[in-house]
Amino acid sequence: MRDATPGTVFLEDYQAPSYLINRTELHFELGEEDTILTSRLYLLRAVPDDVPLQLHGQELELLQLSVDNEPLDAAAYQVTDDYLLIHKLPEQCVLTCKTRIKPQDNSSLEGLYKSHSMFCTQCEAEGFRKITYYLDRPDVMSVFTVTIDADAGRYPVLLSNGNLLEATALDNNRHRVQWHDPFPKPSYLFALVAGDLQHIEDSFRTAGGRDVTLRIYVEPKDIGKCDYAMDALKRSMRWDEEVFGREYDLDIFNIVAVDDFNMGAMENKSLNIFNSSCVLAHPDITTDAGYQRIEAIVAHEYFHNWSGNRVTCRDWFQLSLKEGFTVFRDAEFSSDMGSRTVKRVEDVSMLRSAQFAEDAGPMAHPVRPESYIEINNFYTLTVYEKGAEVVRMIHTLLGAEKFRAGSDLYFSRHDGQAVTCEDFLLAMEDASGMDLGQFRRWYAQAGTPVLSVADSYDAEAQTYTLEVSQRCPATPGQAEKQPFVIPLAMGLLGDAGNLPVKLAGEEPDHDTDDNTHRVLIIDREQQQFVFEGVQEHPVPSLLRGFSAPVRLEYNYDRDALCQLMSRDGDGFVRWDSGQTLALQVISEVQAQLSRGEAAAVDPLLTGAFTRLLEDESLDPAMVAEMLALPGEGYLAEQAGEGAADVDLIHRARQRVKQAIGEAAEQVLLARYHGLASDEAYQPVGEQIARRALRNSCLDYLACANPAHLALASEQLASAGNMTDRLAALKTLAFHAEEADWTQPLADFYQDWRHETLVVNQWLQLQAAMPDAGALERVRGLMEHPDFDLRNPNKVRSLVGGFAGQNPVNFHRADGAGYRLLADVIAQLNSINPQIASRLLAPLTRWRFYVGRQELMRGELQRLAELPELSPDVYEVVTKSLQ
Ligand code: 0A1
Ligand code: ZN
Repeated sequence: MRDATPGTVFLEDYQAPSYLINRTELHFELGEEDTILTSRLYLLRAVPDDVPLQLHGQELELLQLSVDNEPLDAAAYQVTDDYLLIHKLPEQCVLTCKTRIKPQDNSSLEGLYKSHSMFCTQCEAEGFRKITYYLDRPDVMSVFTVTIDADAGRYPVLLSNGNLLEATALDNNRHRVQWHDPFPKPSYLFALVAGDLQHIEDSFRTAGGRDVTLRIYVEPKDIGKCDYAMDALKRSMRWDEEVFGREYDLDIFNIVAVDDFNMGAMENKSLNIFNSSCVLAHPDITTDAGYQRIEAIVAHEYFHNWSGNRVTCRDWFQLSLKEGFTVFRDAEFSSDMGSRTVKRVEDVSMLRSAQFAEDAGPMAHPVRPESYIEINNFYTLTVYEKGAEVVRMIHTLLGAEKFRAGSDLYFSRHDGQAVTCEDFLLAMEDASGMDLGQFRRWYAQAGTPVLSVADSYDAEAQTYTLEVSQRCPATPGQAEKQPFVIPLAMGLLGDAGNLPVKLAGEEPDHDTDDNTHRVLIIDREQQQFVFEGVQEHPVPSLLRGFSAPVRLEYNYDRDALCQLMSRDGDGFVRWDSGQTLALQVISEVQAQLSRGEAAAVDPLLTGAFTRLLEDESLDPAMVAEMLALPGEGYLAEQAGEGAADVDLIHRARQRVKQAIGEAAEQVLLARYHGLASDEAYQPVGEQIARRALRNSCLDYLACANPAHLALASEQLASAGNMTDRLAALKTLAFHAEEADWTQPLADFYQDWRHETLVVNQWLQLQAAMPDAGALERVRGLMEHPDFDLRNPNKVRSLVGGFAGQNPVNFHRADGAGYRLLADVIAQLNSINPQIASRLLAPLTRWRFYVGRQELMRGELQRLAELPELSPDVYEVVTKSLQ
């Protein structure tokens, strides 16, 4: 931990490296007390002047240093907390450096550390500097050869990137392996794993005829949980060939699962390391959502082999270059594997509830940030998810074919290079002939634009006019914004379906087979679009497919929303109209409750939801999505700064749920029973859809009448899979006043205590329960033998679950929820700064909550005053208090 105030890094200060490292040879001697690493760096000065070499390094003990095999004089170098500075190096030389590290004591899970008895690494973004002195920046790419010595009994499996060169036995029951990766790579893609692991093996023949050995390594307890990820990997490999023309480039591809991991997974070249929660699956322990997540993350990491590894980032400001593009790629893959509309709805709900909040908060930053204190704080929804939306808009503007040409050009032009978002845009422009000049503002301007639409209809002239304007709220450091380029996909709905859309003065477009859909380009503050030949007053269907990451303002009346919901040609708009209708009704109920009146839930909403349930021709997955009311976090965010009343939001939303349950009770019962099945469990679309709708029916039934909780108890007893079991348990636990939930929760723990991933779900469920005892229960569970502050998955489940998914208890009026979170963050600040900083997110939203602002700020202030704040926590806390 550094005690000086952490400094800020600026994009505009970027300078190319003064030295290159053509080859990197690493020799690890892994031990129980410490690890000795000898590195040989083949250096080449890249600038004419004799500048000193400044290598990054943190928490390293330097044992020996020599240049071209001559030990260096102490006067020739300096060591600081963050650097090793070496003066007067020849233009070309080999630097040998011997260091000692203590992976056993590394609780930050960055660099080389131990997870159970296994050694593993996490180097992105700047973890390699905790392994050895190096130019730990993504634009320094080197060919790595790695030698690992370790005890043969404890660590029979020794892995690194690339191909295995040799394996030999050494004295004292030790052994040695050597790996060589022919592809030059930055240090953040280096990986090493050593442990007593088992693996499953499969193979894949690439389109070009290369046979690739695929392996998934796990601790022996998990060997039965690898098959699904292996299948997902093969599907990803095939899809990337077919859709993006990308083939795998080595003879081996390994995945390793570890229980202690800060993020979801990491795309190290040919040696992906996964958080076990994102790769291990078995029907007994994994929910449908879990399976879908695993498939998406396996694909995401695999796709990085091209979008990230073969072509990487010049500096960390360009992070979205690899992350935004790869999230777009994995979303397209998931859409092709399942339902495109359902995938889109899931992604948009997440974006709107979480990324929009980030954009409206103190940490708001552009997709390509301009400065940071700690880069780990910028692995954000903005860089990942909004970044993917920006790539999606390019896809919309160019069309699928030209987008693919742009992608091909980008990969061929920059293969083996470390490049910028600008290079990506240039390739897209060069391949398509499209000018993306103004579009670039999406990379530079933070905040969520607001698109405001008004309309008028002239019956006589049969014209329909849309007046569209855009604005974007100020964000930290950016008071004024220039207009964005916003693709607005739209249609018009008439009595008998979607109408043709033809702009006045425009020739009909014979190239398109669908004349009821088009994309308007909004690129000024204010624009008008006149449609002609419109024979009736239409309802506008706007932002189809969520064609841009904006907030849409249009004054829909409820009848229009019901029409769109039931009849529009765009699945996303059908869902979104239901959400808007629900939002309006929940707000109305909030107003009634705050005036002390009885709630009167608009029958238009209950009727529309009932009809959805009655229509068995609809996709059950889509019906389940449409029945899901906007979440409490999203409702708070929609209320605006200083206006969110958590308790009122919770009561109003529950009241609306109850009204829907009561109105639709009969059809809910019929569908609940009708959707039951005794088929063997499989994580396939049709079954997942059925379970999703059935469990949503159960949820509504329990809200309508506590007598239906008996159904949940029966389901819990008879469920043959984790999706149905957890849904039933949640239904009981979320009705704590009416249901017996303590015994079922205790029984569940007894049944599953041997499965860590299930225990984590059990912790999370209890953290999210809205009953009044939640906070004390969470404090109690922090003392449970299965809780461990050093394990990020446990912390995320219990503490993250409480702060992020239990609004009424986290925002308790006495401030005890905030105190609990800040207490944990204070402890984690020294144990694992990355996790500490991520947990801060709910406190950064303090401006939104009426009556809570001082309490929330108070906890941030308390954290700000702690001695030895990590840069991670320091940055979020200080920016939140500004
Ligand atoms: N590149 C990985 C995510 C990742 C980022 C940082 C990490 O440690 C600080 C770990 C993983 C991905 O996008 O999957
Ligand atoms: Zn990624």
